[in-house]
Parts: sequence; C-alpha cells; structure tokens
Amino acid sequence: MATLKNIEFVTTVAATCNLPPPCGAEVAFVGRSNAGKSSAINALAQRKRMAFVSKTPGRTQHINFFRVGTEQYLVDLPGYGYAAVPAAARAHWNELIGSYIQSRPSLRGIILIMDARRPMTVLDEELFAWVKPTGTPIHILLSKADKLTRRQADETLRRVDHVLRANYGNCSVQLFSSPKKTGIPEAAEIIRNWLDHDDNKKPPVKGNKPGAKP
Ligand SMILES: Nc1nc2c(ncn2[C@@H]2O[C@H](COP(=O)(O)OP(=O)(O)OP(=O)(O)O)[C@@H](O)[C@H]2O)c(=O)[nH]1
Ligand SMILES: [Mg+2]
Repeated sequence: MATLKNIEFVTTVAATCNLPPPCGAEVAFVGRSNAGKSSAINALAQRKRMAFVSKTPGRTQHINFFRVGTEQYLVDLPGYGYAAVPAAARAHWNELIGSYIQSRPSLRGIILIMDARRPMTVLDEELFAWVKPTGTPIHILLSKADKLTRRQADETLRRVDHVLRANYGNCSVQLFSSPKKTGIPEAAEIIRNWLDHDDNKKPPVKGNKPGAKP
C-alpha cells in the first residue's frame, strides 16, 4: 500500500519570487478556504499537527512545502474564496496561487479539495479553467464526507464524477474524511504515482482558454 509517511516541513513562502527552485516533483493541495486542505495533508501524513488547521477560514496564508521523499514535496496552498479577507490580500493570494499553478515546472498533479456538502462551486470551476491548459492532472477529494449520510455521499460522488466525465479529462474524484481517515489509501496511491512517475501529464486540451482567477 502506498504511504506518505516521514513527511517533514521544509519552508513557507509568501511571494512567488521566493519559491524554492523547481527541482524534483510536487503535488499541490488547492481548494476553497476551509475546505480541509491542511487537514488532508495531516491525515495523509498520519500526523496530527504538521500543516496548520483552523476553524477560521483563511488560515493558510502562505505556500507551505513538505518533503515526502528525496526531492518530492506536498505543497499546501492558501484557500480561495474567503470573502472576509481584505481585497488586497485576496488579490495577493490569487496571484500567488495562480502563478504557482500555471507555471511551476515541477508540479506533477493537483489535489483539489472540495467540501462534499458544496462541491463544484463557481470558483472550483474557474480553477479547472486555470489548470486545463497546463495538462496537469487533478484528483478531487470530496472532504468532510463524514458530515453526509452514506447515501448522500455516494450520490455526490456520482454527480461530480458525471460532471468530470462530461467536461474534464485527466481528472478523478473520491470521497474523503480526515477525522474518520476515509479514503487515505486511494489518495496516497495517486499522489505516490504522480511523485514517482513523470508520465502523467497529457498534452493540453486544444481550444481552452484560462478563465478568470478564483
Ligand atoms: N468533519 C470534518 N471536518 C474537517 C475535515 N477536514 C477538515 N475539517 C475541519 O474543517 C476546518 C478547516 O480545515 P483546514 O484543514 O484548516 O482547511 P483548509 O482548507 O486548510 O483552510 P484554509 O487554510 O483556511 O484555506 C477545521 O475545523 C477542520 O477540523 C473532514 O474531513 N471532516
Ligand atoms: Mg490550510
């Protein structure tokens, strides 16, 4: 079974110009503020408090790098869509996230976290538009699945899978819960695959234009 143990914090970055050199392989965790990105990293790492988790949205304000192997990294990004931060800070985060996602050569795959109770928001769709031209694969974790009944969770999974099949190639989805540890082996397998192999990127989809920034 694939694991992501022995993770260690490496560095935190507040501006694109300070990003570490793009050597090796990276998998980024993106999604709406408070969706559960940092919690998912902790759950996958089987650590309690490595990435900073908070009930207050907008807690991850910088890009945080965690090493999972020789020149292999998980990257925790600030969330998008949190209305309560000042417009200037929001614009800065969008710039940071956008330029990282669209131009990072070492980025092998994106884990997109969506609250299973509110999947595929407009901002999530805008993120797809950013990513699609790059050919970077996306795997969606429908987080907080523990807050839904089994039936609701399965229905949500089916619905999101249907949208992906119709609109987005190179994209997959699963249910996830950090406190219940649901979905960890599946997600770890995908991340390991991305980190260990460099053949996951498909050619960019023709005719696609980047959308507005989330
Ligand atoms: N029930 C439940 N709560 C979760 C889950 N994942 C995260 N949470 C809770 O949701 C809140 C936000 O979690 P974070 O991991 O900090 O979310 P984030 O996406 O990193 O948030 P920002 O850094 O602010 O963008 C915290 O109170 C977590 O305990 C989950 O799978 N189930
Ligand atoms: Mg966070």
